[in-house]
Amino acid sequence: MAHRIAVIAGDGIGTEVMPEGIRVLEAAAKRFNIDLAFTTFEFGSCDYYLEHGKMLPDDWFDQLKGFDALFYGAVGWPDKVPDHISLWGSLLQFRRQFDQYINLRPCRLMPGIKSPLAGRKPGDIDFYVVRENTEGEYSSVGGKMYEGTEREIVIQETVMSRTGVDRVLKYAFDLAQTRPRKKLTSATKSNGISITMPYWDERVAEMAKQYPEIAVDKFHIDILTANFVLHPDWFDVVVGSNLFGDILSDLGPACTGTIGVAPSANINPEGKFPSLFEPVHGSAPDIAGQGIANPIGQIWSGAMMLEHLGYKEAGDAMVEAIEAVLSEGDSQVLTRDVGGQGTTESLGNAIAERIRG
Ligand code: GGG
Repeated sequence: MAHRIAVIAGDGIGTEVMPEGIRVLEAAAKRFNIDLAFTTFEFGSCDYYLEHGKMLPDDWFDQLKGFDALFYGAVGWPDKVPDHISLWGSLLQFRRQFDQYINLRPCRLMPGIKSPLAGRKPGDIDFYVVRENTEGEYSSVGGKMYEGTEREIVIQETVMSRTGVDRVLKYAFDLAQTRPRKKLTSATKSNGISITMPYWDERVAEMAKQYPEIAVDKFHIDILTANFVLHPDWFDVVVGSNLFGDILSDLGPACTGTIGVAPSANINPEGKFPSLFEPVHGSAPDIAGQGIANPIGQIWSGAMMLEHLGYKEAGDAMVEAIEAVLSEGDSQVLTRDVGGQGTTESLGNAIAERIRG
């Protein structure tokens, strides 16, 4: 039976990298005999908002809930719609209503890409950021008072529930358990943020008791970001709140040379709802329309999707094809962010060709 994939390209370069993601997925599906059925949706973009006054139709949940996975591009075009409206109106709805409470973001220095950190080579940077994805600092709890006056006040609360914190920590510890180094780093800021972050630390300490074989450390987010740059080899599995995980999962890939290659999986581990796979990068309006965006983040997200659907071999083959094309270093094929003069399409084509063999 076909696996039903909902495709939402969104905005900006999301619409350019998405066809390459599908092209490579189709090549992998053919080689490994997997039946994928893609259905494209126009909603979830700022253009849809301009036409309909909302990012999603009222029945989006019912339209999408029966799919096996969502394949997503990028959201946001601040000249058209304020960023907080486009993000809360689309991507954050998917994550919350489909309870995709894990945001898994691999960070790996790929062969053929030069890290901006001196002397780093493939193998030196290879870790996962596990980001809490449904609560934390991304809450809509708060408000404004005395608006427009000198007494104006704005407040936004951080929300941490025991269930929400424990389930992401459990996922991260379980992941660390599968890794050779068996190491978990927790991102905190419990010296300055005096209620929620000490609570996070307490839950980490409690969870650690169930995983005696995992080496656990924690850093305040400020020095942790410095250590990402200075000592990226220290890290194996890094777990953080919604905001800290978001920041770390941009910084990590930047240390590997380009955020353009970074993938992510927004996972509902119970499988009650579809999970969503998207590149870490956003819609990049500054380079949109030029055909120069790196499609690897989208393609690698497709590989994570295949693995999630039970096709690890096919997912691995996609990642191997990415690595092979990067290693070859053909400047006519590679996009600018990785030192070439090629296009989104030339890079997607080369990876698909590799898979076809
Ligand atoms: N493909 C990811 C994307 O569109 N990101 C836009 C963005 O601002 N995301 C914020 C977030 O992931 O919380």
